[in-house]
Amino acid sequence: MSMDNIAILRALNTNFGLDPKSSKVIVVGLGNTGISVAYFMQKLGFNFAITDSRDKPPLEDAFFQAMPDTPVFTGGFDNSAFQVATHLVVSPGVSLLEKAIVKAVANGAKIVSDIDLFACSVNVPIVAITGSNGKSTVTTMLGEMAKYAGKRVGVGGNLGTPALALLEHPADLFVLELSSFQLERTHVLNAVAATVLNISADHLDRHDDIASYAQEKQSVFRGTGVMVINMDDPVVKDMILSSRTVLTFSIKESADFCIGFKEGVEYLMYNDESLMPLAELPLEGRHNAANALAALALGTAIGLDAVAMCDALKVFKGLDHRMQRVAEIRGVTWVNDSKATNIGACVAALEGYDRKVILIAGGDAKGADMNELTPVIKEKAKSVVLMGKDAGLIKQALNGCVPVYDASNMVQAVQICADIADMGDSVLLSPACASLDQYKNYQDRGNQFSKAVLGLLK
Ligand code: UMA
Ligand code: ADP
Repeated sequence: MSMDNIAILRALNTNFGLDPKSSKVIVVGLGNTGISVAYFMQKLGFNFAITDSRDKPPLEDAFFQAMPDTPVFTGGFDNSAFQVATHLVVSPGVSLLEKAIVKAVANGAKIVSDIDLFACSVNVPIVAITGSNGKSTVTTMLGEMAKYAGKRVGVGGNLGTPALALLEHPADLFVLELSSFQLERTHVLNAVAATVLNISADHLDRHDDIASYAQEKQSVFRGTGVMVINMDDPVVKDMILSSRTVLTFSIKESADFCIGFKEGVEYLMYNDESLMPLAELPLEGRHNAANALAALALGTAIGLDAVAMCDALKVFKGLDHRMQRVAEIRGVTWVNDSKATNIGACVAALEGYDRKVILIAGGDAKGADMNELTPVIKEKAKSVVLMGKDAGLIKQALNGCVPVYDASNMVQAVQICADIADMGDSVLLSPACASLDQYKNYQDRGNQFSKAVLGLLK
Protein backbone atom coordinates (compact mmCIF):
# COMPACT_ATOMS: atom_id res chain seq x y z
CA MET A 1 0.00 0.00 0.00
CA SER A 2 1.27 3.48 -0.53
CA MET A 3 1.90 5.53 2.57
CA ASP A 4 0.15 8.77 3.52
CA ASN A 5 1.57 12.02 2.18
CA ILE A 6 3.14 13.03 5.49
CA ALA A 7 5.07 9.78 5.76
CA ILE A 8 6.17 10.06 2.11
CA LEU A 9 7.35 13.64 2.62
CA ARG A 10 9.28 12.57 5.69
CA ALA A 11 11.01 9.78 3.73
CA LEU A 12 11.82 12.14 0.84
CA ASN A 13 13.27 14.68 3.23
CA THR A 14 15.35 12.15 5.16
CA ASN A 15 16.75 10.47 2.06
CA PHE A 16 17.14 13.36 -0.35
CA GLY A 17 16.55 16.61 1.52
CA LEU A 18 13.48 17.06 -0.67
CA ASP A 19 11.06 19.53 0.86
CA PRO A 20 8.07 21.24 -0.77
CA LYS A 21 8.91 24.55 0.90
CA SER A 22 12.57 24.89 -0.04
CA SER A 23 13.34 22.48 -2.92
CA LYS A 24 13.40 23.60 -6.53
CA VAL A 25 12.82 20.51 -8.62
CA ILE A 26 13.29 19.99 -12.35
CA VAL A 27 11.68 16.96 -13.90
CA VAL A 28 13.95 16.11 -16.84
CA GLY A 29 12.18 14.38 -19.71
CA LEU A 30 8.57 14.89 -20.74
CA GLY A 31 7.82 11.24 -21.48
CA ASN A 32 5.90 8.63 -19.51
CA THR A 33 8.30 8.78 -16.57
CA GLY A 34 8.37 12.58 -16.42
CA ILE A 35 4.59 12.81 -16.45
CA SER A 36 4.24 10.24 -13.64
CA VAL A 37 6.80 12.25 -11.64
CA ALA A 38 4.92 15.50 -12.31
CA TYR A 39 1.66 14.06 -10.95
CA PHE A 40 3.51 12.79 -7.91
CA MET A 41 5.20 16.16 -7.28
CA GLN A 42 1.94 18.04 -7.74
CA LYS A 43 0.12 15.77 -5.29
CA LEU A 44 2.76 16.46 -2.65
CA GLY A 45 2.76 20.22 -3.22
CA PHE A 46 6.27 20.59 -4.72
CA ASN A 47 7.48 23.53 -6.72
CA PHE A 48 8.73 22.09 -10.02
CA ALA A 49 9.30 22.65 -13.72
CA ILE A 50 9.51 20.06 -16.49
CA THR A 51 11.89 20.09 -19.43
CA ASP A 52 12.61 18.13 -22.59
CA SER A 53 15.36 18.60 -25.16
CA ARG A 54 12.98 17.99 -28.05
CA ASP A 55 11.21 21.00 -29.61
CA LYS A 56 7.80 19.39 -29.40
CA PRO A 57 7.58 16.26 -27.24
CA PRO A 58 4.47 14.30 -28.31
CA LEU A 59 2.96 14.38 -24.81
CA GLU A 60 3.42 18.15 -24.33
CA ASP A 61 -0.10 19.25 -25.33
CA ALA A 62 -1.80 16.67 -23.14
CA PHE A 63 0.51 17.62 -20.28
CA PHE A 64 -0.26 21.34 -20.70
CA GLN A 65 -3.97 20.62 -20.54
CA ALA A 66 -3.60 18.52 -17.39
CA MET A 67 -1.21 20.89 -15.60
CA PRO A 68 -1.50 24.35 -17.19
CA ASP A 69 0.35 26.06 -14.34
CA THR A 70 3.52 23.97 -14.49
CA PRO A 71 6.45 25.68 -16.26
CA VAL A 72 7.53 23.63 -19.31
CA PHE A 73 10.86 24.21 -21.10
CA THR A 74 11.40 22.42 -24.40
CA GLY A 75 13.90 22.58 -27.24
CA GLY A 76 17.01 22.11 -25.09
CA PHE A 77 18.19 21.75 -21.52
CA ASP A 78 20.29 24.89 -21.41
CA ASN A 79 18.21 27.24 -19.42
CA SER A 80 18.64 29.16 -16.25
CA ALA A 81 16.26 26.87 -14.33
CA PHE A 82 19.02 24.21 -14.15
CA GLN A 83 21.29 26.67 -12.39
CA VAL A 84 18.95 27.18 -9.46
CA ALA A 85 17.64 23.62 -9.20
CA THR A 86 18.18 21.75 -5.94
CA HIS A 87 16.98 18.41 -7.35
CA LEU A 88 16.74 16.85 -10.81
CA VAL A 89 14.41 13.90 -11.36
CA VAL A 90 15.94 12.54 -14.54
CA SER A 91 14.05 10.18 -16.88
CA PRO A 92 15.92 7.01 -17.84
CA GLY A 93 16.14 8.02 -21.50
CA VAL A 94 18.20 11.11 -20.65
CA SER A 95 21.93 10.62 -20.13
CA LEU A 96 23.37 11.86 -16.84
CA LEU A 97 26.28 13.17 -18.91
CA GLU A 98 24.12 15.88 -20.51
CA LYS A 99 26.05 19.13 -20.07
CA ALA A 100 23.24 20.93 -18.24
CA ILE A 101 22.89 18.03 -15.80
CA VAL A 102 26.61 17.79 -15.12
CA LYS A 103 26.72 21.54 -14.48
CA ALA A 104 23.69 21.46 -12.17
CA VAL A 105 25.24 18.61 -10.17
CA ALA A 106 28.47 20.61 -9.87
CA ASN A 107 26.29 23.41 -8.47
CA GLY A 108 25.01 21.06 -5.77
CA ALA A 109 21.81 19.71 -7.36
CA LYS A 110 20.91 16.13 -6.39
CA ILE A 111 19.89 13.51 -8.95
CA VAL A 112 16.85 11.47 -7.98
CA SER A 113 14.99 8.82 -9.99
CA ASP A 114 11.31 8.02 -10.20
CA ILE A 115 12.23 4.68 -8.59
CA ASP A 116 13.70 6.55 -5.60
CA LEU A 117 10.45 8.49 -5.23
CA PHE A 118 8.49 5.26 -5.53
CA ALA A 119 10.65 3.45 -2.96
CA CYS A 120 10.02 6.30 -0.50
CA SER A 121 6.26 5.91 -1.03
CA VAL A 122 5.46 2.25 -0.39
CA ASN A 123 5.47 0.05 2.67
CA VAL A 124 4.64 -3.26 0.97
CA PRO A 125 7.22 -5.60 -0.59
CA ILE A 126 8.89 -4.60 -3.86
CA VAL A 127 10.43 -7.28 -6.08
CA ALA A 128 13.00 -5.94 -8.55
CA ILE A 129 14.00 -7.64 -11.78
CA THR A 130 16.84 -6.63 -14.05
CA GLY A 131 19.24 -8.26 -16.50
CA SER A 132 20.07 -7.93 -20.18
CA ASN A 133 17.28 -10.24 -21.37
CA GLY A 134 14.13 -11.81 -20.01
CA LYS A 135 13.16 -8.94 -17.69
CA SER A 136 9.73 -8.32 -19.18
CA THR A 137 8.97 -12.03 -19.41
CA VAL A 138 9.96 -12.77 -15.80
CA THR A 139 8.27 -9.61 -14.48
CA THR A 140 5.01 -10.55 -16.22
CA MET A 141 5.29 -14.20 -15.14
CA LEU A 142 5.77 -13.20 -11.50
CA GLY A 143 2.89 -10.74 -11.70
CA GLU A 144 0.64 -13.53 -13.00
CA MET A 145 1.86 -15.90 -10.27
CA ALA A 146 1.05 -13.32 -7.60
CA LYS A 147 -2.46 -12.86 -9.04
CA TYR A 148 -2.98 -16.64 -9.03
CA ALA A 149 -1.87 -16.63 -5.40
CA GLY A 150 -4.60 -14.10 -4.61
CA LYS A 151 -2.42 -11.00 -4.21
CA ARG A 152 -3.21 -7.51 -5.42
CA VAL A 153 -0.09 -6.79 -7.43
CA GLY A 154 1.24 -3.71 -9.26
CA VAL A 155 3.46 -4.66 -12.21
CA GLY A 156 5.48 -2.05 -14.10
CA GLY A 157 8.67 -0.01 -14.29
CA ASN A 158 10.67 -0.34 -17.51
CA LEU A 159 7.98 -2.76 -18.66
CA GLY A 160 5.60 0.06 -19.48
CA THR A 161 3.61 1.57 -16.62
CA PRO A 162 6.01 3.92 -14.81
CA ALA A 163 6.49 2.85 -11.19
CA LEU A 164 4.84 5.97 -9.73
CA ALA A 165 1.69 5.41 -11.79
CA LEU A 166 1.29 2.04 -10.02
CA LEU A 167 0.53 3.93 -6.80
CA GLU A 168 -2.92 4.76 -8.15
CA HIS A 169 -4.15 1.26 -7.30
CA PRO A 170 -4.00 -0.48 -3.93
CA ALA A 171 -1.49 -3.32 -3.92
CA ASP A 172 -0.09 -5.96 -1.54
CA LEU A 173 3.04 -6.24 -3.63
CA PHE A 174 4.89 -4.49 -6.47
CA VAL A 175 6.91 -6.23 -9.16
CA LEU A 176 9.23 -3.85 -11.01
CA GLU A 177 11.25 -4.40 -14.15
CA LEU A 178 14.27 -2.09 -13.90
CA SER A 179 16.68 -1.07 -16.64
CA SER A 180 20.33 -0.20 -16.12
CA PHE A 181 19.39 3.46 -16.76
CA GLN A 182 16.82 3.39 -13.97
CA LEU A 183 19.22 1.65 -11.61
CA GLU A 184 22.15 3.99 -12.28
CA ARG A 185 20.16 6.92 -10.86
CA THR A 186 18.45 5.08 -7.99
CA HIS A 187 19.75 5.35 -4.45
CA VAL A 188 17.30 3.94 -1.94
CA LEU A 189 15.65 0.80 -3.30
CA ASN A 190 15.62 -2.12 -0.86
CA ALA A 191 13.76 -4.87 -2.72
CA VAL A 192 12.53 -7.78 -0.65
CA ALA A 193 13.77 -10.04 -3.47
CA ALA A 194 15.78 -9.10 -6.55
CA THR A 195 17.47 -10.70 -9.50
CA VAL A 196 19.94 -9.94 -12.27
CA LEU A 197 18.79 -12.51 -14.83
CA ASN A 198 21.89 -12.39 -17.01
CA ILE A 199 24.50 -10.01 -18.35
CA SER A 200 25.38 -9.65 -22.01
CA ALA A 201 26.54 -6.63 -23.97
CA ASP A 202 23.79 -4.02 -24.34
CA HIS A 203 23.47 -0.25 -24.31
CA LEU A 204 27.23 0.14 -24.68
CA ASP A 205 26.49 3.41 -26.44
CA ARG A 206 25.37 4.75 -23.03
CA HIS A 207 27.60 2.82 -20.59
CA ASP A 208 31.42 3.08 -20.59
CA ASP A 209 31.95 -0.67 -20.88
CA ILE A 210 30.33 -3.98 -19.96
CA ALA A 211 31.84 -3.88 -16.44
CA SER A 212 30.18 -0.58 -15.60
CA TYR A 213 26.92 -1.79 -17.19
CA ALA A 214 27.08 -4.94 -14.99
CA GLN A 215 27.77 -2.76 -11.96
CA GLU A 216 24.61 -0.73 -12.58
CA LYS A 217 22.63 -3.95 -12.84
CA GLN A 218 24.22 -5.30 -9.65
CA SER A 219 22.91 -2.30 -7.71
CA VAL A 220 19.46 -3.95 -7.83
CA PHE A 221 20.78 -6.04 -4.90
CA ARG A 222 21.29 -2.98 -2.70
CA GLY A 223 19.70 -3.53 0.73
CA THR A 224 18.91 -6.67 2.60
CA GLY A 225 16.51 -8.73 0.44
CA VAL A 226 16.82 -12.23 -1.01
CA MET A 227 19.24 -12.46 -3.96
CA VAL A 228 18.01 -14.66 -6.81
CA ILE A 229 21.09 -15.76 -8.72
CA ASN A 230 21.53 -17.33 -12.16
CA MET A 231 24.30 -19.90 -11.69
CA ASP A 232 24.67 -20.26 -15.48
CA ASP A 233 25.96 -16.70 -15.82
CA PRO A 234 29.49 -16.26 -14.43
CA VAL A 235 29.15 -12.47 -14.10
CA VAL A 236 25.92 -12.82 -12.11
CA LYS A 237 27.33 -15.68 -10.01
CA ASP A 238 30.12 -13.35 -8.90
CA MET A 239 27.55 -10.95 -7.46
CA ILE A 240 26.63 -13.30 -4.57
CA LEU A 241 27.13 -11.67 -1.17
CA SER A 242 27.83 -14.12 1.65
CA SER A 243 25.91 -12.01 4.15
CA ARG A 244 22.61 -12.43 2.28
CA THR A 245 19.93 -15.05 1.74
CA VAL A 246 20.46 -16.47 -1.75
CA LEU A 247 18.23 -18.61 -3.97
CA THR A 248 19.98 -19.99 -7.05
CA PHE A 249 18.60 -21.15 -10.39
CA SER A 250 20.14 -22.97 -13.34
CA ILE A 251 19.11 -24.82 -16.49
CA LYS A 252 22.50 -26.54 -16.70
CA GLU A 253 23.39 -27.75 -13.24
CA SER A 254 21.97 -28.49 -9.83
CA ALA A 255 20.68 -25.39 -8.02
CA ASP A 256 17.85 -24.45 -5.65
CA PHE A 257 15.63 -24.08 -8.73
CA CYS A 258 16.73 -26.25 -11.63
CA ILE A 259 15.69 -28.89 -14.15
CA GLY A 260 15.62 -32.50 -13.00
CA PHE A 261 14.35 -35.86 -14.26
CA LYS A 262 11.56 -37.92 -12.75
CA GLU A 263 10.83 -41.21 -14.50
CA GLY A 264 12.52 -39.89 -17.63
CA VAL A 265 10.47 -36.69 -17.71
CA GLU A 266 12.04 -33.24 -17.29
CA TYR A 267 10.65 -31.25 -14.35
CA LEU A 268 11.09 -27.77 -12.96
CA MET A 269 12.46 -28.54 -9.50
CA TYR A 270 12.82 -26.75 -6.17
CA ASN A 271 15.61 -28.73 -4.54
CA ASP A 272 14.15 -32.27 -4.31
CA GLU A 273 10.59 -31.20 -4.99
CA SER A 274 9.31 -31.61 -8.55
CA LEU A 275 7.12 -28.61 -9.27
CA MET A 276 5.77 -29.22 -12.78
CA PRO A 277 6.79 -30.98 -16.00
CA LEU A 278 8.88 -28.67 -18.17
CA ALA A 279 6.78 -29.68 -21.18
CA GLU A 280 3.76 -27.99 -19.56
CA LEU A 281 5.43 -24.61 -19.88
CA PRO A 282 3.80 -23.28 -23.06
CA LEU A 283 6.79 -21.19 -24.24
CA GLU A 284 9.37 -21.76 -26.96
CA GLY A 285 13.08 -21.80 -26.16
CA ARG A 286 15.26 -23.18 -23.39
CA HIS A 287 15.85 -19.66 -22.07
CA ASN A 288 12.20 -19.54 -21.07
CA ALA A 289 12.81 -22.46 -18.71
CA ALA A 290 15.43 -20.25 -17.05
CA ASN A 291 12.89 -17.42 -16.89
CA ALA A 292 10.31 -19.71 -15.27
CA LEU A 293 12.86 -20.89 -12.68
CA ALA A 294 13.81 -17.28 -11.90
CA ALA A 295 10.15 -16.35 -11.43
CA LEU A 296 9.58 -19.41 -9.21
CA ALA A 297 12.59 -18.46 -7.08
CA LEU A 298 11.40 -14.86 -6.70
CA GLY A 299 7.87 -16.03 -5.91
CA THR A 300 9.21 -18.46 -3.32
CA ALA A 301 11.27 -15.67 -1.75
CA ILE A 302 8.08 -13.69 -1.15
CA GLY A 303 6.08 -16.69 0.05
CA LEU A 304 3.81 -17.35 -2.95
CA ASP A 305 2.15 -20.75 -3.03
CA ALA A 306 3.98 -23.22 -5.31
CA VAL A 307 0.79 -24.69 -6.80
CA ALA A 308 -0.56 -21.24 -7.65
CA MET A 309 2.76 -20.28 -9.25
CA CYS A 310 2.79 -23.40 -11.43
CA ASP A 311 -0.85 -22.91 -12.42
CA ALA A 312 0.08 -19.43 -13.64
CA LEU A 313 3.06 -20.77 -15.59
CA LYS A 314 0.97 -23.45 -17.31
CA VAL A 315 -1.25 -20.83 -18.96
CA PHE A 316 1.42 -18.17 -19.56
CA LYS A 317 1.41 -17.54 -23.29
CA GLY A 318 4.45 -15.25 -23.43
CA LEU A 319 4.67 -11.70 -24.65
CA ASP A 320 4.32 -10.45 -28.20
CA HIS A 321 7.53 -10.04 -30.24
CA ARG A 322 9.42 -12.60 -28.11
CA MET A 323 9.78 -15.92 -29.95
CA GLN A 324 6.22 -15.45 -31.17
CA ARG A 325 5.06 -17.86 -33.85
CA VAL A 326 3.48 -15.76 -36.61
CA ALA A 327 2.40 -18.39 -39.13
CA GLU A 328 3.24 -21.60 -40.89
CA ILE A 329 3.06 -21.05 -44.63
CA ARG A 330 3.75 -23.79 -47.17
CA GLY A 331 5.67 -25.78 -44.56
CA VAL A 332 7.81 -22.83 -43.38
CA THR A 333 7.44 -21.54 -39.79
CA TRP A 334 7.86 -17.79 -39.25
CA VAL A 335 8.90 -16.58 -35.79
CA ASN A 336 8.89 -12.97 -34.57
CA ASP A 337 11.59 -12.28 -31.96
CA SER A 338 11.84 -8.55 -32.75
CA LYS A 339 12.46 -7.81 -29.06
CA ALA A 340 15.91 -9.39 -29.51
CA THR A 341 17.57 -5.97 -29.50
CA ASN A 342 20.96 -7.28 -28.34
CA ILE A 343 23.32 -10.16 -29.02
CA GLY A 344 22.40 -12.19 -25.92
CA ALA A 345 18.74 -12.47 -26.94
CA CYS A 346 19.62 -13.52 -30.50
CA VAL A 347 22.08 -16.11 -29.23
CA ALA A 348 19.45 -17.53 -26.82
CA ALA A 349 16.89 -17.69 -29.65
CA LEU A 350 19.24 -19.54 -32.00
CA GLU A 351 20.47 -21.89 -29.27
CA GLY A 352 16.87 -22.97 -28.66
CA TYR A 353 16.70 -24.61 -32.13
CA ASP A 354 17.86 -28.15 -32.81
CA ARG A 355 18.08 -27.55 -36.57
CA LYS A 356 19.40 -24.71 -38.69
CA VAL A 357 17.16 -21.69 -39.31
CA ILE A 358 17.09 -18.73 -41.68
CA LEU A 359 17.86 -15.64 -39.61
CA ILE A 360 16.82 -12.03 -40.27
CA ALA A 361 19.10 -9.69 -38.29
CA GLY A 362 20.52 -6.15 -38.23
CA GLY A 363 19.59 -2.65 -37.15
CA ASP A 364 21.42 -0.43 -34.66
CA ALA A 365 24.11 -2.46 -32.87
CA LYS A 366 24.40 0.13 -30.05
CA GLY A 367 28.19 -0.27 -29.92
CA ALA A 368 28.19 -4.05 -29.37
CA ASP A 369 30.82 -6.32 -30.87
CA MET A 370 29.01 -8.31 -33.56
CA ASN A 371 31.82 -10.89 -33.69
CA GLU A 372 30.13 -12.51 -30.67
CA LEU A 373 27.32 -13.64 -32.97
CA THR A 374 29.56 -15.54 -35.38
CA PRO A 375 29.92 -18.92 -33.58
CA VAL A 376 26.19 -19.41 -32.96
CA ILE A 377 25.24 -18.24 -36.45
CA LYS A 378 27.78 -20.64 -37.91
CA GLU A 379 26.23 -23.47 -35.89
CA LYS A 380 22.53 -22.63 -36.13
CA ALA A 381 21.88 -20.51 -39.23
CA LYS A 382 21.41 -21.87 -42.73
CA SER A 383 21.60 -18.36 -44.15
CA VAL A 384 21.26 -14.81 -42.88
CA VAL A 385 19.32 -11.88 -44.31
CA LEU A 386 20.69 -8.56 -43.11
CA MET A 387 19.14 -5.13 -42.95
CA GLY A 388 19.58 -1.77 -41.20
CA LYS A 389 22.36 0.58 -40.18
CA ASP A 390 24.85 -1.97 -38.84
CA ALA A 391 24.17 -4.81 -41.31
CA GLY A 392 27.73 -4.25 -42.57
CA LEU A 393 29.21 -4.96 -39.13
CA ILE A 394 27.44 -8.33 -38.96
CA LYS A 395 28.43 -9.19 -42.53
CA GLN A 396 32.03 -8.38 -41.72
CA ALA A 397 31.91 -10.48 -38.53
CA LEU A 398 30.44 -13.46 -40.41
CA ASN A 399 33.20 -13.22 -43.00
CA GLY A 400 31.41 -15.54 -45.43
CA CYS A 401 30.86 -18.44 -42.98
CA VAL A 402 27.19 -18.66 -44.06
CA PRO A 403 25.37 -17.27 -47.12
CA VAL A 404 24.37 -13.63 -46.50
CA TYR A 405 21.67 -11.66 -48.33
CA ASP A 406 21.11 -7.89 -48.09
CA ALA A 407 17.63 -6.40 -47.76
CA SER A 408 16.68 -2.75 -47.61
CA ASN A 409 13.32 -3.23 -45.90
CA MET A 410 11.21 -5.87 -44.14
CA VAL A 411 9.07 -6.79 -47.16
CA GLN A 412 12.21 -7.48 -49.15
CA ALA A 413 13.79 -9.44 -46.26
CA VAL A 414 10.72 -11.65 -45.91
CA GLN A 415 10.54 -12.20 -49.68
CA ILE A 416 14.18 -13.28 -49.80
CA CYS A 417 13.53 -15.74 -46.96
CA ALA A 418 10.43 -17.09 -48.72
CA ASP A 419 12.50 -17.61 -51.89
CA ILE A 420 15.31 -19.50 -50.17
CA ALA A 421 13.33 -21.47 -47.55
CA ASP A 422 12.64 -25.17 -47.96
CA MET A 423 9.70 -27.10 -46.48
CA GLY A 424 10.33 -27.67 -42.76
CA ASP A 425 12.51 -24.56 -42.34
CA SER A 426 11.99 -21.88 -39.71
CA VAL A 427 12.56 -18.20 -40.46
CA LEU A 428 13.48 -16.25 -37.35
CA LEU A 429 13.46 -12.46 -37.01
CA SER A 430 15.88 -12.00 -34.09
CA PRO A 431 17.82 -8.89 -35.06
CA ALA A 432 20.45 -8.65 -32.24
CA CYS A 433 20.11 -4.89 -32.75
CA ALA A 434 17.82 -2.04 -31.80
CA SER A 435 15.18 -1.05 -34.34
CA LEU A 436 15.26 2.73 -34.17
CA ASP A 437 17.36 3.24 -37.32
CA GLN A 438 14.47 1.97 -39.48
CA TYR A 439 11.38 1.59 -37.29
CA LYS A 440 9.46 3.46 -34.61
CA ASN A 441 10.34 0.74 -32.09
CA TYR A 442 10.72 -3.02 -31.81
CA GLN A 443 6.94 -3.47 -31.85
CA ASP A 444 6.73 -1.63 -35.17
CA ARG A 445 9.54 -3.83 -36.57
CA GLY A 446 7.77 -6.99 -35.35
CA ASN A 447 4.43 -5.83 -36.73
CA GLN A 448 5.97 -5.06 -40.12
CA PHE A 449 7.51 -8.53 -40.12
CA SER A 450 4.17 -10.20 -39.32
CA LYS A 451 2.41 -8.11 -41.96
CA ALA A 452 4.99 -9.01 -44.60
CA VAL A 453 4.78 -12.70 -43.66
CA LEU A 454 0.99 -12.73 -43.84
CA GLY A 455 1.32 -10.87 -47.15
CA LEU A 456 2.89 -14.05 -48.57
CA LEU A 457 -0.54 -15.66 -48.38
CA LYS A 458 -1.99 -13.23 -50.92
N1 UMA B 1 14.73 13.13 -23.72
C1 UMA B 1 15.30 14.32 -23.82
N2 UMA B 1 16.62 14.36 -24.12
C2 UMA B 1 17.37 13.23 -24.29
C3 UMA B 1 16.74 11.98 -24.17
C4 UMA B 1 15.39 11.97 -23.89
O1 UMA B 1 14.67 15.36 -23.65
O2 UMA B 1 18.56 13.32 -24.53
C5 UMA B 1 13.34 13.13 -23.44
C6 UMA B 1 12.59 12.38 -24.48
O3 UMA B 1 12.32 13.25 -25.51
C7 UMA B 1 11.34 11.96 -23.74
C8 UMA B 1 11.76 12.05 -22.27
O4 UMA B 1 13.08 12.52 -22.24
O5 UMA B 1 10.30 12.83 -23.97
C9 UMA B 1 11.70 10.79 -21.55
O6 UMA B 1 12.48 9.86 -22.23
P1 UMA B 1 12.50 8.38 -21.82
O7 UMA B 1 13.15 7.70 -22.97
O8 UMA B 1 13.06 8.20 -20.47
O9 UMA B 1 10.96 8.04 -21.93
P2 UMA B 1 9.88 7.50 -20.97
O10 UMA B 1 8.62 7.62 -21.75
O11 UMA B 1 9.94 8.15 -19.65
O12 UMA B 1 10.24 5.93 -20.88
C10 UMA B 1 11.08 5.40 -19.88
C11 UMA B 1 11.79 4.18 -20.44
N3 UMA B 1 12.59 4.57 -21.60
C12 UMA B 1 13.92 4.40 -21.63
O13 UMA B 1 14.55 3.95 -20.72
C13 UMA B 1 14.62 4.78 -22.89
C14 UMA B 1 10.76 3.14 -20.84
O14 UMA B 1 11.46 1.96 -21.21
C15 UMA B 1 9.90 2.79 -19.65
O15 UMA B 1 8.85 1.92 -20.06
C16 UMA B 1 9.29 4.06 -19.05
O16 UMA B 1 10.32 5.01 -18.74
C17 UMA B 1 8.50 3.76 -17.76
O17 UMA B 1 9.36 3.30 -16.75
C18 UMA B 1 11.46 1.67 -22.63
C19 UMA B 1 12.84 1.26 -23.07
O18 UMA B 1 13.10 1.26 -24.27
C20 UMA B 1 10.49 0.54 -22.94
N4 UMA B 1 13.76 0.89 -22.16
C21 UMA B 1 15.08 0.44 -22.51
C22 UMA B 1 15.07 -1.04 -22.82
O19 UMA B 1 14.16 -1.76 -22.38
O20 UMA B 1 16.05 -1.50 -23.47
C23 UMA B 1 16.04 0.70 -21.34
P1 ADP C 1 13.84 -7.68 -21.63
O1 ADP C 1 12.68 -7.05 -20.95
O2 ADP C 1 15.00 -7.91 -20.71
O3 ADP C 1 14.21 -7.05 -22.92
P2 ADP C 1 12.13 -9.77 -22.75
O4 ADP C 1 11.44 -10.76 -21.89
O5 ADP C 1 11.35 -8.68 -23.33
O6 ADP C 1 13.37 -9.19 -21.94
O7 ADP C 1 12.86 -10.52 -23.94
C1 ADP C 1 13.74 -9.80 -24.78
C2 ADP C 1 14.44 -10.71 -25.74
O8 ADP C 1 15.28 -11.60 -25.03
C3 ADP C 1 13.51 -11.59 -26.57
O9 ADP C 1 14.13 -11.69 -27.84
C4 ADP C 1 13.49 -12.91 -25.84
O10 ADP C 1 13.26 -14.00 -26.70
C5 ADP C 1 14.91 -12.96 -25.27
N1 ADP C 1 15.00 -13.61 -23.96
C6 ADP C 1 14.01 -13.75 -23.03
N2 ADP C 1 14.49 -14.35 -21.94
C7 ADP C 1 15.81 -14.58 -22.13
C8 ADP C 1 16.85 -15.17 -21.35
N3 ADP C 1 16.62 -15.62 -20.13
N4 ADP C 1 18.10 -15.22 -21.90
C9 ADP C 1 18.34 -14.73 -23.13
N5 ADP C 1 17.38 -14.18 -23.94
C10 ADP C 1 16.14 -14.10 -23.44
